[in-house]
Amino acid sequence: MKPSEHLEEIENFKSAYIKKIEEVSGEYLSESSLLNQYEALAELVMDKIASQWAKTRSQYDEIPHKRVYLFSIEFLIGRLLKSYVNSLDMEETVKTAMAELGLDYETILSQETDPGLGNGGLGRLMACFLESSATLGLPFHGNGIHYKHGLFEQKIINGEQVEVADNWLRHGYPFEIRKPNEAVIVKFYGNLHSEKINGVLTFVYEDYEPILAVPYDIPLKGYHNNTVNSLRLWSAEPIEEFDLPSFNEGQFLDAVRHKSEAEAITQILYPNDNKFDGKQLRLKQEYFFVCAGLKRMITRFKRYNNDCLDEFADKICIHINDTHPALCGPEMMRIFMDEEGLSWDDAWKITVNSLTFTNHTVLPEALEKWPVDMMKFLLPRIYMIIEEINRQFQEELRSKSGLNELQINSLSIIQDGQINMANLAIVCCHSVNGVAELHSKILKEETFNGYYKLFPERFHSVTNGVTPRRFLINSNTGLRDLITESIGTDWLNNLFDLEKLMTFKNDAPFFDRFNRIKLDNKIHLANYINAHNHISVNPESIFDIQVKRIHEYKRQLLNALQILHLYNHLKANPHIEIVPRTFIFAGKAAQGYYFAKEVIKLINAIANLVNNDKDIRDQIKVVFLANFNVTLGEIIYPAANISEQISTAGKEASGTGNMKFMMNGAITLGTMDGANIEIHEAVGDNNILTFGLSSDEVSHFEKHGGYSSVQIYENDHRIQKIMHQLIDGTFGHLASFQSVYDSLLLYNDTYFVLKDFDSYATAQHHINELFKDKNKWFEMSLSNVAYSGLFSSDRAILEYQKNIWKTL
Ligand code: GPK
Repeated sequence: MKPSEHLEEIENFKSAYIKKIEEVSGEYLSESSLLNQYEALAELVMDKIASQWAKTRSQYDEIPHKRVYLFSIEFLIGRLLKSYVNSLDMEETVKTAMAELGLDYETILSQETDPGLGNGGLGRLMACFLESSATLGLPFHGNGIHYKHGLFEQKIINGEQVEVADNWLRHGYPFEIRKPNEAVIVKFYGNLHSEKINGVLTFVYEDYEPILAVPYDIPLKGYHNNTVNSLRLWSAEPIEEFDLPSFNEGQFLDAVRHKSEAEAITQILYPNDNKFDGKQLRLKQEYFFVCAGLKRMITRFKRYNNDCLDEFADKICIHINDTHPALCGPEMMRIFMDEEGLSWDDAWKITVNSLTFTNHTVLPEALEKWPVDMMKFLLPRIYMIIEEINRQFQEELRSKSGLNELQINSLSIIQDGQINMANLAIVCCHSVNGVAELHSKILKEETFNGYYKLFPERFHSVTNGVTPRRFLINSNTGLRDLITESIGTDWLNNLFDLEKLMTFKNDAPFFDRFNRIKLDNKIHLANYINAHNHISVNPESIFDIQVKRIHEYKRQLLNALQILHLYNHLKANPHIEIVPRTFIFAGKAAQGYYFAKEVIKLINAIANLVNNDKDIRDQIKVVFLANFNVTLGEIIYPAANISEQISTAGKEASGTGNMKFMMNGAITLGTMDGANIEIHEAVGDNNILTFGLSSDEVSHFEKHGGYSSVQIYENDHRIQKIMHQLIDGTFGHLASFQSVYDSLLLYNDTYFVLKDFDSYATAQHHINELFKDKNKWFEMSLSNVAYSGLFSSDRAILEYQKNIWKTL
């Protein structure tokens, strides 16, 4: 764009904005509130996107490509305004226009709520996939739930987590469009009986409770292109606002009962991560968005394909994100047979050929198993179909596989009165994949080994990825600009291009700027910490960060205990000088997860002890930042020197935070787990710090009843000391961490915290030495940025296209 055109664009934008302010607030700009200023900007940007949105839809209809629908019970999309502006290539225009109008762009952006419609990695992965597919210009859409309340907001009060209800829709949400004319009905409960209708045996479903599913669409804009895809979120509503007859007869409570029961379905996101919580309401949620999403999609497909379903599986791929949408299998069968009149065999072919499934965890407590009675009661027809799928599957095994009855039973979808949803998903889908190499190997060799032997061709692996637009380009603008000035703009479309950065490893001016950018990002985070935690931290210190859900297997406890040990070491050796270190934590614990909440309490107790001890002379600081979410992540990742990825080997399916840190030049301190293994491979031995048991060693111990943590305790004075401190009043006479102590010593340390302690502490010590060598550290950090290309979700999407969805 010529400079004169740019000036004109800014002027046009300013006058459109002034007008928009008046429309949204009925006031002049000078009188308007910050919220109105944000709303006006959001609406203006939305207007620009809407026209591209309509165009994308019609282009997809003109040139039909195979479409992919991602079904997921979580989509953690983060704030959208900045990413829309940047994807429209309007950053400069909007920033300048706002400044010329006397407004602060960043402050306006901070008015946006961060929709917490997911718990963590699984939901964020879907958001990255949608962003990447829009950027690659591919016809992929999301299908999920319009929760009225997302994940709770976390406050830390007196060192403990307190949950506050999330209310992201409080001021309305400018980026969604409600589509009441596309609403569908979802049916629950009721009775089934069979009847001959026109000579055909048909199942009649009666006395069910109908619920209205109303879609809300959110546009997903590709970066610097014209593609706008959709995320469709379903909201549950009563069919009629009030049951008027009951209301008129004075039965007020009955009249509103239906309304609140209907709305309850999409009232709130279940706050568990990596944990199955078998509540009936959750099963309702699962069926609700599966049924609504499939119904709409099939109706639309028929409209554009002369009412014929023959080519359905050639044109549509339905991807189920973990087992929460696994009812897609039986629900497709139901629609195809009961509503479209297909035979079982025809319906089955289409179903299996269009469904694919990703597993995200091997933790047994996360695998979904629904009681048969609950399923039968809530979804009688679906249950009947699951039973028939299982019966036919077992028949086939009997006739073809040569397996004995015991083996056949172990593969059954229904076992001990429960429906195993992973088994259902594997049987109904033609592809099953894990999310990193090690995870996929464990799926094949252990978790789903029986199925792998039956259907080896169904099993795949795609290592996760994250979008570099959100996690580098838009959130670390200093580094973005340095990269573009150094290697040009190709990397924006192909992240592998970052490898060219290695030519700067001996370049002094580059070295200075690279370090300056990291320091600026650290100052930015230090200011945030000061404002929110009232702790002053040294931006020159090593920022050593662990942010993710609080979970035993992720071992925040190992990190905390090492800090306690370091504290003891400094107290005992007052002359010792270490490189100052700031340990930063953030993450939410599920409301009902007692142990994880104790860990938060312990971290805050350690912070209190360490930060206020004059003997430590500010050499270490400990910070727990409240309310970790996508927005906070965007401030944290660019400021990190060390990325803590310290799960018990074999337990973290992939991890994606590890990739976000790496892209921003942090060095991973990690176990050989999940995608840490691929990060290690990409950067080489010298540019990562690994420690701890391997997953083979962990599983060996597990098969032999664990290891003896008491023995480790008895031989290690450091461990004895920290273990005593947990219960001896070190943190005040009221704060005892008996349950933590017991889990490590009495219950034999299920997650190998004490077993890995020594090797972790050694690696931590090594960091202290490495950081002193500025050149070495720079090279390590640069290598992490340079070799992060593999971890773009663009690469992940291309692999799914080629190997799983067959859309290439
Ligand atoms: C896996 F099973 C689950 C879950 O309930 N929630 C969740 O976020 C995560 N995950 C894994 O724990 C991560 O290792 C992985 O990177 C992420 O899903 C995306 O695949």
